[in-house]
Amino acid sequence: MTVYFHDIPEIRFEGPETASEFAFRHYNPDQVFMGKPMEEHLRFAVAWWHSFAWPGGDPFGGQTFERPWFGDTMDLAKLKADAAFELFGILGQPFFCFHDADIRPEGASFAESTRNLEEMVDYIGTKMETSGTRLLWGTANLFTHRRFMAGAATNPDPDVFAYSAATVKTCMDATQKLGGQNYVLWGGREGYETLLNTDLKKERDHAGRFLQMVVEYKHKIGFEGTILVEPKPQEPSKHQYDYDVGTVFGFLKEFGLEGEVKMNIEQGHAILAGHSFEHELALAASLGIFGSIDMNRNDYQSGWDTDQFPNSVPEVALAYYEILKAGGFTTGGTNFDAKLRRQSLDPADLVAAHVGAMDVCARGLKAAAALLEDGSLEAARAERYAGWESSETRNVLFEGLQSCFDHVVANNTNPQPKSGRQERLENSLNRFV
Ligand code: XUL
Ligand code: CO
Repeated sequence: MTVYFHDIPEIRFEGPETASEFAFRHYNPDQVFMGKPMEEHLRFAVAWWHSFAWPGGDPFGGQTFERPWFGDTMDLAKLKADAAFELFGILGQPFFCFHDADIRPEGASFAESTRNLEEMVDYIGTKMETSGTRLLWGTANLFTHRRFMAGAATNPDPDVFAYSAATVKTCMDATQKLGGQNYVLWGGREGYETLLNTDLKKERDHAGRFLQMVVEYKHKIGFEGTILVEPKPQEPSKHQYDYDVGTVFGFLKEFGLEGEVKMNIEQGHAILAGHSFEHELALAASLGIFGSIDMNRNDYQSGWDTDQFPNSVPEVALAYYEILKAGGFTTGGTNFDAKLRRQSLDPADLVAAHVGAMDVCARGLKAAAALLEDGSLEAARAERYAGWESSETRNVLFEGLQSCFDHVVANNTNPQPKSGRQERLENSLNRFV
């Protein structure tokens, strides 16, 4: 019996021809290709914060949504959880994700906040048992409350560092208790507004030690999931220490964490950093730190982190192409870190947004798989680098500048430019999307 979404049916796969708004046209969880069912390729998760906690504000206007569970009591937090599991039952997606602040009311003290969290974890745990929905990842909200306005791990006040570390401990405990497959750290306010008041070196050192402490605690409690960092270049802080995948990799190396921590890569954050989503995915895969994705879509004009639901099959296809090439998800998945537009007031909007996004991802995944199986892109790439296949060539060229000089002179080398064939490769791609 559903209450909040009362007249919306469970969503089933009906195929591309269906006219129904509440059916999947492309997401067919059981359809097997490339060795596993579509559900296991995509590993969809619903984000608690955008779908249930976000009030519909923007910088110029406040709340537009009127959800019956809005408010700061435990009863309302449970009502919110009931509605969340109603949506999970309708969508049938295998996972969800949450921050502590999404699922529990803030208490008057740290101890009360922790008690609230623990009670909600038990409540949600019981619901997970009956519904079968699993936890992709948990995380701590170390950015909304005013105590975090100057950062969490990077706050100049050691009391805030301690409060943040204690909060992460409770959230890792909660994630482990609920069988979470990953634990995420997005450094919301780990950055700064002005160098006039900032000791950049100290702040980065503190952030590095904080992350080491997270990894140490993971081993101490035997948490088997993956620790993921989610890069973002700015917004909220002007200068974020976790700007993009390349920056975070350097940070992990500096603090000896590159074998311990992987990346949760978000489409909108990649765009804000001036990259494409697929660039960030390919880079992480090449560095051996690809973990999971936050799937959404940034508006290309506004320059904000608009967190829209994905709607472009060609873009999504390129992302899944990189993910499939990287061997697919292990503990990671596709978390819809996406929110409705603030005028989309109805429960049906929330369901339809996810249904459409799941279909877009399914189409993108299928296109990516077909492109990979077709092999033309990979063959063209291999051909472009074929000159490096010979170990003899590599040995001579990597020996040193003198060896390269001798090689060029001895062979009278005169390199001839070759076409990069971009348009032809784009045409190959367009056969599949
Ligand atoms: C913010 C963002 C967060 C993280 C989790 O831009 O993406 O929701 O995914 O804290
Ligand atoms: Co995110």
